[in-house]
Amino acid sequence: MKGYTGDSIRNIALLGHGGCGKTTILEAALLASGAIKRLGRIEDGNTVSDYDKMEIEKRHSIGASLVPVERGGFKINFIDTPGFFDFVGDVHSALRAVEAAVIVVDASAGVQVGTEKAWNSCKQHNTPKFFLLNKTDKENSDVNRVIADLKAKFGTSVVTLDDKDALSEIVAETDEVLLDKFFSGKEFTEEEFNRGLSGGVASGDIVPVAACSAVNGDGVDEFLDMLLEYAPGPYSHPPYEGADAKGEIVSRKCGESEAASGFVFKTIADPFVGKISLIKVISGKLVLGAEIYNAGAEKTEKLGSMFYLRGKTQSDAPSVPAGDIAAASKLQYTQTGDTLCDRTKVIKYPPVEFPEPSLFMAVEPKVKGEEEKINAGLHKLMEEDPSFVVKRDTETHQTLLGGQGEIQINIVTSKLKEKFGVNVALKDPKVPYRETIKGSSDVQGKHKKQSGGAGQYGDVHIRFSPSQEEFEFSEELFGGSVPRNYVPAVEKGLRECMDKGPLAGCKVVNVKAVLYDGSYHEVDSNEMAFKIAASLAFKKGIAEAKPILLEPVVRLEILAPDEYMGDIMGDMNKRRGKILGMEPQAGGGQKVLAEAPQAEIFRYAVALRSITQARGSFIMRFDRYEEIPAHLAEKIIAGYKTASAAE
Ligand SMILES: Nc1nc2c(ncn2[C@@H]2O[C@H](COP(=O)(O)OP(=O)(O)OP(=O)(O)O)[C@@H](O)[C@H]2O)c(=O)[nH]1
Ligand SMILES: [Mg+2]
Repeated sequence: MKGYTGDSIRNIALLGHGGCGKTTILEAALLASGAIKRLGRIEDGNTVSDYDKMEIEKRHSIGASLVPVERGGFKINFIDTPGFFDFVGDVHSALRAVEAAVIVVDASAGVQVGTEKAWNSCKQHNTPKFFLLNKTDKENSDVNRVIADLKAKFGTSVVTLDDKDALSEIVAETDEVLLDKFFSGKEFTEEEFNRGLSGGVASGDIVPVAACSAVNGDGVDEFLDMLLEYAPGPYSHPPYEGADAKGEIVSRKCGESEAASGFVFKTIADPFVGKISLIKVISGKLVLGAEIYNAGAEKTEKLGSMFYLRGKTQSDAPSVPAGDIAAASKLQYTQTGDTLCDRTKVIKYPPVEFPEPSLFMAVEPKVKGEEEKINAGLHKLMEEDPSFVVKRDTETHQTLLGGQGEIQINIVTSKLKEKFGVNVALKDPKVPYRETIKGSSDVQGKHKKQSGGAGQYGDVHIRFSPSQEEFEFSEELFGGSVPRNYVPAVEKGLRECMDKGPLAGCKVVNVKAVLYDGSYHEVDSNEMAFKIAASLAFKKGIAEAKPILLEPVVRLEILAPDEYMGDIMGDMNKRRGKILGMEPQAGGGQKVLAEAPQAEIFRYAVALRSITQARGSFIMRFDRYEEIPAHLAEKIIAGYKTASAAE
């Protein structure tokens, strides 16, 4: 591939509902430009963009990939994104590297949820948009109906380029001179018309629609020409904001004359090359072999290996100018979201904002003892895909994997197996139940072993009662019934017991213990004996003080269109949940505030997706612990008893 300067480059993301044809459209574009001789097919696993082993196996895109198409002296850096909602993280990554997006719509399926989501993502990133209706070859495709639906859904800014009247009106509104001309009834010159149209696209006032068939090539040339004519180039992007070395907000125009800076929007773990960082060069240029500063890691990296990518194919990139997208491998300290820049003119662009994980699952090794390997593997994979998270639950001792859905989580575990050779099982996370007491008790704990050899003797009297604090300990001893030097052992014994309660082995909270009496033996008493005595007292004391089980309760904020409210509320009822309120949203739909026990809500991401046809979204936060209804508590306790008996 020859070198291009920023004014002959266009960076464009392809978004849209899963299966609408994005990856195949890029095949068609490559074929039209002569870069390939035959159209690759998803079914044959030979497309340029879906080159990853798992993409070939699953027959859909999983990660964003870069596919430059050369045409008429220009290079269009297309970024193909996965349509599956689980991989929306890569849509956000891609939108950080482009100046426009094409939302592809399957003309035989019409406007789908993925179409709406793509639109919303573009809005969030202020990205100018085009629509491309694909699969026009299919018998049941209906371009006119889909265009009408797009207009109805997204507004009058949606126009086809042959609709000169509608366009003239919109073009007129982009510029005062043009507006005057329009009202005086004069025709626009072609130059004026195109300038107005490009301006309208850049500002989001115009969203042009084109149509094509990726499989038979109809409309593909026209689509590419439309992009070259009207898509904003990298230089016309508004200045990029970032922080300088002192943390102050500064901005940088895209242009070659500025100091070098680039944004790492995506990392690919390549089985042969290792880590590949995809970089959008924002200012200056990146030069092969030169040093570059990682502003986040505060480390200097060497651009020892830099290249252009088309799918998985690499080609030389001795120097990459502002506005272009290239790849670098073997950057030691660099991860997705980092800025690489001139050390003397530091700028740090904000990281990619990934949506919060909505589904957590516990990962367990299938072979005992591989926990460390799992952790190391997960952290490596997270570098590639920071849209999932790994966390350790210290109460349940589980490693949790959080993502956008089951498919994403399954892909992560398949990669663990493939790249790191560890087999894991996915389970629902354990609920971190807790135990506490509602009443008080007064008990004795006595540990006595005085037959043969060195004896053991410890004896304590302890009062237990509820506390506001997690654990409170005090002593009211008199007359040396328990010598002072054994008191810390008693406290230690009790604290250790708090980790594993007598009801169901959960963490015990909100207990106050007062050591007020006891006895000892000159020879046989020691710290260990008093620790054991304390633990005996604890077991008895908790059992006699009306112990109860507590469960975590979470708060949810659910966003969904109005028509799903009934089902959302019905479903919440089944989950022992409560609706706390509803707030109508400015852009339509409602925000439902609810709370529910965590035990009932693990798979809410899956349920909400099915209730709302994936239109709903939610966030969830831990709120508090609450007593579990007695009949459920009994089940949990019984389950614990059988499990510990089995051990
Ligand atoms: N008839 C017809 N089928 C098409 C056309 N374009 C794509 N397809 C088929 O539609 C299916 C999905 O195509 P992809 O290119 O994988 O769609 P995608 O949008 O990349 O899908 P994701 O990566 O899952 O988001 C494949 O079976 C393609 O062969 C088209 O123009 N006409
Ligand atoms: Mg695809």
